[in-house]
Amino acid sequence: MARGADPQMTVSQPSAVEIGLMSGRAGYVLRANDRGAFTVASPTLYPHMWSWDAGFVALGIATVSVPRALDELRSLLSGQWATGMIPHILFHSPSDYFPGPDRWRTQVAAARPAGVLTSGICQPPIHVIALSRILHDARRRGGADQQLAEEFVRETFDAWLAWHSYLATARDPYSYGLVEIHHGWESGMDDSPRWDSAYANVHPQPDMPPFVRADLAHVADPSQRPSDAEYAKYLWLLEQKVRSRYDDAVYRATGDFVMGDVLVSALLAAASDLLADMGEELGIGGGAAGGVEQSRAIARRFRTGVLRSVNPETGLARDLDLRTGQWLDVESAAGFAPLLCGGDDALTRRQRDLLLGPRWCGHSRLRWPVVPSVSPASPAFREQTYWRGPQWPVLNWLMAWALNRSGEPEAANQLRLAGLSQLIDCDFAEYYQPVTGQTLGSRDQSWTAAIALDFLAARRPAQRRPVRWLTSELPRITPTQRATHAAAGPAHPGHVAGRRPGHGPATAPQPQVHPQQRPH
Ligand code: 9WN
Repeated sequence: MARGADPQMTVSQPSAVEIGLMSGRAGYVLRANDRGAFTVASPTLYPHMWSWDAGFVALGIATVSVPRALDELRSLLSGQWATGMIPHILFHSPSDYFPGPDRWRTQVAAARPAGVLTSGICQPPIHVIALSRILHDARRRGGADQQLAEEFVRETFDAWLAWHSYLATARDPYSYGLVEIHHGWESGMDDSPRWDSAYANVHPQPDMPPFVRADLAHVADPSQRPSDAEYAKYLWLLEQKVRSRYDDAVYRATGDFVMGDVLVSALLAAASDLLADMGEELGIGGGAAGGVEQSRAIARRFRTGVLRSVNPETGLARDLDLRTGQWLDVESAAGFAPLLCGGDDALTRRQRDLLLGPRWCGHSRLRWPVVPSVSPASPAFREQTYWRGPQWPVLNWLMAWALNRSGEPEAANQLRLAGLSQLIDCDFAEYYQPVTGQTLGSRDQSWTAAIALDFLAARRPAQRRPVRWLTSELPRITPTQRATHAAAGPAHPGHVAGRRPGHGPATAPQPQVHPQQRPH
């Protein structure tokens, strides 16, 4: 238990029945979203392959099938640009998703890939973190899985290095140690209050082509998504990228949004270290000018950049407005970037306590002690709006992963168990209302199902176990079933041991009924 953390936050282990139900349904969701060599981010709202989603999806699939997980990453790499950039969306087939390829018009860019249509911006570099976890699992299994995974690392090492080098050069030309992003979408946290001040300076012009949003048709309530005014700004930045012909230097000089993203930078540092580790272990990229040394140098530069961004008063890392030189003090989960890349043990301990303490996961209003996207104590906190407060399982996974890596397995396990408790109704929603626990956004979101599989496989940090696919759909968990399971055994993730009054209900969450939920 971390110092300063609420000891009553302990959440119990899922029962065997719950593990079976959850892993079965998570596997079913990923199977249903599988389109052959790639997985759609969600069946309705996001019917394409998204970059950072694919990383999480791959590590979830790896708990079941290492070859299929590697195919996911291979498929993503088929969209890599000649610059090294991995685009944020690969459009493998037509759909009603907006903005689609017609809006991105990447044909203006010489660096675009042949054979697949893509968007023209990128997302956080989570992929090598996923790959190193897949390799770790494959080695524990040994045999063909290990051989395949090691071959895959050899085959793709240069492609990952090119991706990281692109971020380290084209997106950090002045060596600040912070990756520059050109759109809120590149942060993965689209409408986070991190970007409010930047978007205040984004003014869509009348010559922007008109548009009709498609996303609102797929959610129960528009207030869960960014507003129309925000959307117009997103499309204006897209337009500016097209007009700059996707040339980063031209965009930097002409575009409205140029921000140093501390979370992307921390992920780049962590991923670069892991790539170097894999290179060393497999004897790839050796020598002074080799890929291993290049990766280490990228890791060092961006770790330094992240640590330099920390506000000594709050203990949180900050994004940097590269146009004004201003640090942005916003209490978003990105402030915990140093946990991801390490480098300062005292800061790691401080951030661990802060994260598990009453301003964050231990906040008295939270239904589950899971990482919220914005601190509930912040004036910017909104309960149900997208990245302005709701809990995103992938963020919780990232922080649990980071704590484990920093030698904090107990703290990591708390986040893991709380995360599993949150997912117990098996809706695998895109994000969760942090106060009521209600599911928000898309259902059957691939990366949420993947996180469930990974968390289940990591029942004890050193003893990951394989889980099995389910070949047909499971019945949805009903209140009666839940009551029976709860009565059958004391270990129940819906039960938060010793919850204090006012910290949300102590009983298991009831399944929600959503008007748009597809019948099972
Ligand atoms: C725009 C797919 C993606 C995630 C992002 C999330 C959301 C898209 C959107 O969905 O963004 O890229 O249309 O809102 O913010 O993190 O990768 O799941």
